[in-house]
Amino acid sequence: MNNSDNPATLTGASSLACSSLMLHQSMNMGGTSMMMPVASVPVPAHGQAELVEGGYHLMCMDPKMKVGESIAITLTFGDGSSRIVAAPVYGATGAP
Ligand SMILES: [Cu+2]
Repeated sequence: MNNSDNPATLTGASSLACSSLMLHQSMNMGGTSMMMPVASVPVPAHGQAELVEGGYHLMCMDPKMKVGESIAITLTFGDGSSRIVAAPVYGATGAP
């Protein structure tokens, strides 16, 4: 959520639970689902950005986490600010 009058940009993410945590975007190209790294995710003024299956998401390499626990993710923004958020770990079925 961005409640300010200015657009914001998510520029990076990191977590101790991942060797690297990259910004990715999924897209459907001719019926085939593909994903690619992106440099940033825009967050419009008085708007929001969502990290969801099939859209922008964070790609965790070498995950070190267990289902049922919560991991801390540091989100970094274009203005140099950062915010730590908690993310619950779900199993492969997507259920808590
Ligand atoms: Cu991905």
